[in-house]
Amino acid sequence: MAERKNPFSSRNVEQVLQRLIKNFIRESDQNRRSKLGRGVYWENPLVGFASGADPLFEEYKNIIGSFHFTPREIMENAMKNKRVRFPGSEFEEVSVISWLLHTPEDTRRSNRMEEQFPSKLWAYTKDFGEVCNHALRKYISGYLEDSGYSAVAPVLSSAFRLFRDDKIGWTSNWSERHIAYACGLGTFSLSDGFISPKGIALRIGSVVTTLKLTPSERKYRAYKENCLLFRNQKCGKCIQRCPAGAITEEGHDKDKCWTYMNSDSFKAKYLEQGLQTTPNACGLCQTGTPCEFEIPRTV
Ligand code: B12
Ligand code: SF4
Ligand code: SF4
Repeated sequence: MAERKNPFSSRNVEQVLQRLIKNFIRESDQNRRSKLGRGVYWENPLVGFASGADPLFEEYKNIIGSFHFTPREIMENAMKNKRVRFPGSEFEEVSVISWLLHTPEDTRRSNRMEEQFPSKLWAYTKDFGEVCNHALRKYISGYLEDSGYSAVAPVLSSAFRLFRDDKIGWTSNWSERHIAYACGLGTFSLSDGFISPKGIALRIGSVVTTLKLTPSERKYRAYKENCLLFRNQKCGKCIQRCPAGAITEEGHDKDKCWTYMNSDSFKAKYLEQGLQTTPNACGLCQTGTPCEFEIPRTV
């Protein structure tokens, strides 16, 4: 049998990865809203890269907590589980791939019209769109492994944890938003939401690999730079949009947000929409705001 040519032997490895991610979103059946009969969950993926040696990943241990994995730690952990010896030279080469999947206009419009609970399209996108995101995580890590590199999708690894920390509140040990920030894809905001050049209505995925990648440029200096309020502009539209009163000029109260999304009325709405899972979808603060589909313009 002919040996598969290493697709990453060319100089444009970043372009190869971008193409793989974009093609997956364009062609995969997992991105079709088959349960709703039409449309797609995601469009316009944006992809960024970071070196695992970027000092920002160590800084996250102070900003988030010592429990937050660096790319090297998550890779070491994955290799240990696979009982693979991880040579020091490969350790130096660890890189991170992060992607953003943006929500199409029809889903955003449907949620924009809501004032209490998420629209059916938004709720289904949270559940089944994330299944598509998981499939993409598996596809990219599998593709890299088949090409001879080690790879792990951190949120699919057995080490991934989502929990409530005494100091920082609801958190995880692999925060996709902080990873996307490191990969130059956008910044945080008043509502905590991550704003990319294509807006805040998105979901994020990432993979860590031993394939060496050129880091993307971070074109921002402050971690909330894409949010109007942090550019000394009036806004706070997300404060008005939140039905739980979880957002104030001081920021986002994660406990209020969590409690609202796990309330009985929220669960009842989910069941009415034909969903059985734990809700955790709302996103009213991500629609009907000036940051919904772009970096809000300064006036
Ligand atoms: C736990 C969790 C929640 C919790 C807590 C959210 C939170 N703020 O962390 C709750 C239940 C409240 C929640 C709600 C929602 N979530 Co949620 N959630 C997660 C999860 C599983 C982990 C988040 C995590 O690890 N946070 C870590 C903590 C430390 O982050 P943080 O407190 O926001 O960080 C602050 C500080 O660290 C600070 N900071 C301080 N100094 C510095 C310095 C620097 C340099 C930097 C970079 C940052 C920084 O920045 C942040 C903002 O203040 C992720 C999936 C994942 N694995 O990442 C999804 C995720 C964050 N959720 C997501 C979504 C879509 C939602 C909802 C819209 C629900 C929905 N699906 O409809 C709401 C939106 C709430 C909001 N306004 O942001 C998306 C993000 C979308 C986006 N545009 O940001 C994610 C990434 C899921 C995904 N795979 O895409 N979620
Ligand atoms: S609605 Fe305004 S204040 Fe809220 S996150 Fe978006 S830009 Fe920032
Ligand atoms: S997700 Fe919903 S409850 Fe949570 S902050 Fe946004 S609007 Fe408020």
